[in-house]
Amino acid sequence: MIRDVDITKLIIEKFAEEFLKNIELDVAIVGAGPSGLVAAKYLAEKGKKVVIFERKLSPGGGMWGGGIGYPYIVVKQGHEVLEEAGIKCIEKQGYWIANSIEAVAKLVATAIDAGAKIFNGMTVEDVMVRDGRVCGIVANWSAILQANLHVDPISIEASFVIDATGHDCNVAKIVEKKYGLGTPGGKIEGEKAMWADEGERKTVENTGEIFPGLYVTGMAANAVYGSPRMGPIFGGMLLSGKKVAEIILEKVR
Ligand code: 48F
Repeated sequence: MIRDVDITKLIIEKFAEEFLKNIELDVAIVGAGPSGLVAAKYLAEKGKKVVIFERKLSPGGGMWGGGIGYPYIVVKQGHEVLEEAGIKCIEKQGYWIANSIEAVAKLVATAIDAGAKIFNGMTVEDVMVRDGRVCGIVANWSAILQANLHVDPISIEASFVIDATGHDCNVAKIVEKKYGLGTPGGKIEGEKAMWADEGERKTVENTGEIFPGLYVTGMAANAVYGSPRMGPIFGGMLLSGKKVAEIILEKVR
């Protein structure tokens, strides 16, 4: 016989058990788009305790819809990151094409298989700062925020925090407002108009630490540094996620 309350108990117990195991982290990643997912995979497979906090129910960010809702993405650089995740890529005229649904599903699966956790439906609304260094995130249920309820959030410690929130660079915005950033102008420049070639190159170049303890990857990196957007080409996102993982791994060696 199925008892309804058994289901309730099993869900609550399992979530509480998993959540409590993950309130002191090596790396907290905000946003489960392609850059966050790739960063999580490379960090977790090196044994780091990594959690991605994703405000939506579904991880994948802006990758699901490919370009204008046609489920294909194009890659010029970084196709090996897709292939490592088992994503089929077809080469054409010096580009690689992959199905966006397969790409998201397999990037999510490889991050989880490497040992990363994803807590979905959670929005990061603030950070913790001690002695001038970001040392954790502050999160609440997205549903609570959407309902505009006055409910306080909770805190999670992390040695490193990665802003992988895409065009909005939401974590960088919080830190900019409260402290200023460690970037040359100390502020968010805002992303520039579409230019795939330059945008792809800059995404990787801009990846790195923008405030002690806070790193930026993916489209958020271009938004912070005033570099172009690039539309449905994703190699820069993949290589930026890999680069931020390598920078952090170098620091904790
Ligand atoms: O936007 P998103 O896919 O970021 P990305 O990894 O990739 C960008 C590309 O998808 C595309 C592009 C390619 O050329 O330009 O836009 O840089 O994923 C960002 C994720 O962060 C989540 C959001 O729901 C999305 O899934 N997110 C944003 N703000 C928060 C957040 C927040 N405050 N807390 C938790 N998750």
